[in-house]
Amino acid sequence: MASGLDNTAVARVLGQIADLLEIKGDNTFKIRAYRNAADVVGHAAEAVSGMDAAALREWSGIGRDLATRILEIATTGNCAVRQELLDEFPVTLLDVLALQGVGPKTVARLYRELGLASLLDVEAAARAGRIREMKGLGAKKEALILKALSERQLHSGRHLLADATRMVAALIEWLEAARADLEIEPVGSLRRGAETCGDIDLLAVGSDPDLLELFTTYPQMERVLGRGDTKASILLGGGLQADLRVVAADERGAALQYFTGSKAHNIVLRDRALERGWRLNEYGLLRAADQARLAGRTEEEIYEKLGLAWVPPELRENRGEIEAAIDGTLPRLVEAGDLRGDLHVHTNETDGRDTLEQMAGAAAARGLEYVAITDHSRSLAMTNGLDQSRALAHAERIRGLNGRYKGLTLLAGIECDILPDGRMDLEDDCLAALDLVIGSVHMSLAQDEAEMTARLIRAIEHPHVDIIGHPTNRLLLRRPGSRMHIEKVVDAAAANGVALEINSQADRLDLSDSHARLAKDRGVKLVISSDAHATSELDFTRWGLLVARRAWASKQDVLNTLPLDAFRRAIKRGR
Ligand code: DGT
Ligand code: CA
Ligand code: CA
Ligand code: ZN
Repeated sequence: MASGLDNTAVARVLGQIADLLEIKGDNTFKIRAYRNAADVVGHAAEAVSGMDAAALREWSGIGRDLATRILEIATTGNCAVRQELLDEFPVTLLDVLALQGVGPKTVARLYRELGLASLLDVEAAARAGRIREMKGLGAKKEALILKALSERQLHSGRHLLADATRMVAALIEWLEAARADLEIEPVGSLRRGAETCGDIDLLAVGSDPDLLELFTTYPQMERVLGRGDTKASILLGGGLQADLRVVAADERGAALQYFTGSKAHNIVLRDRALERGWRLNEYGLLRAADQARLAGRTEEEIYEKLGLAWVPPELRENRGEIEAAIDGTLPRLVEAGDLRGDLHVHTNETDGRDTLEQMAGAAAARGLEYVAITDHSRSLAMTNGLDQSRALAHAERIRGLNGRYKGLTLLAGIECDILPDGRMDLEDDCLAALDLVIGSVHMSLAQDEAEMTARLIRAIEHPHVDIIGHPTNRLLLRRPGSRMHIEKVVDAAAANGVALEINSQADRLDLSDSHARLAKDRGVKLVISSDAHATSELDFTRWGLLVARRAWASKQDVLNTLPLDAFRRAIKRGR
């Protein structure tokens, strides 16, 4: 297969062009055209790299010039317009732009007026109090910039699992196109399904010296970091490093086990080996006395020799999985094929991109048995949220579609805002008339712990709230969750039969794995929801599924694994 850039990568370049044009102070229509193109490409179901200019021009807002640029980007990763902008401005301005709360206008002023071109420049100037002296920025903006800088420090170097997965998939596809019989797989945090990755670890079997060479010529990388006889490292876009290790076939299991980690899990295994007079490392399980090989070809035989059941990678965090593997009490984890419904889906009636019919069609095409359409409520004015009468009319349209999509039942739901005092954004009789109500917090996120806890508990106690959506409102690598007493919230959910959502948006994954495990342990049911705002986003549940697995969840812990009738009986309003 041709290995053009995928849509997300193309969209990122288009967005970058828009950012640079904005820093430059270029024509607003042009800027908007690039932003729109980034949005359209980023959400398209079809890969632009396989399309031609004529097909691209069918999309809204894509004219001849843009179509040409998009194709240029998809094939080369760059285009003339971007290159000219990068020749004009230092590329490090984009790092400044990526700071939370710092827009292109500010970046342009910092650059033009103070000559600040990088994060280091900006930090030095902010510390010296030079930014507060700028007209229109002031001390408040300066403090905000310093805060954004320190939060960046906190997260620097980590990447969302979805981004890392996308980049690694493109890389593997490219390698496999050149080596038909290549055996290669991700290990490290990526294989464990961790919410963020520090770097990508890849493991290949064989002794092909050319493979490492090939790896270091990957066209979509920034540069080579190093190459030895068994390992090479490259820097992919966005500062993400990828390490490839090549191992012999009879050591594959040992290497797989070792490099999957986590380090904490490995240390316990290694100690267990030591207690038996053995050594465990990336080459195998060996008898210390005479170096005889006891295991190493497969992971299973290593765990077996050590007296353990094979541990699914998602559980390898030394959070009790070793004890469970000894006792034979590891859970049977929920699987992708267990999911029968999606319970959090938006349409263009509020802030979704696609129509109700398109979302329903896409859900049916994925073989879902039921999908709850849950658009926003009125308080979220920027999403064109629904008031009572629109919510009821929308519900009627949703139910009116039932029978049209084979095998799929549409549920008329809503994602109703939880107001700052814990009341719901819509009247009780409206919520009662729907099939499913998600209560979500979107505003006043900075409340103190007591207020936020009381707010959520009040929503949980509401008679018509079935699910709490993205309960903590964290954004990975951007902001921590709201302060709350999570155990009290979980206990209230258990007491009221309210399910807690694992929101599958890649930057939310909210609940987190540890919070979801806490909920499960206290008898709360989970739901794994896409929160899709476009048809392609229905696939996001793969990320939420990993969180559920890392939370030790089995099928019976997750409500949307139930057949529709049982699901209806299991939610609060069904009982
Ligand atoms: P990351 O990259 O920060 O998301 O997390 P990992 O888990 O991918 O960590 P990484 O890339 O540093 O190392 C990959 C695996 O290699 C790690 O999960 C376990 C193994 N490993 C690395 N260093 C050590 C070590 O010092 N001792 C042991 N036992 N294992 C190690
Ligand atoms: Ca890693
Ligand atoms: Ca690594
Ligand atoms: Zn929401």
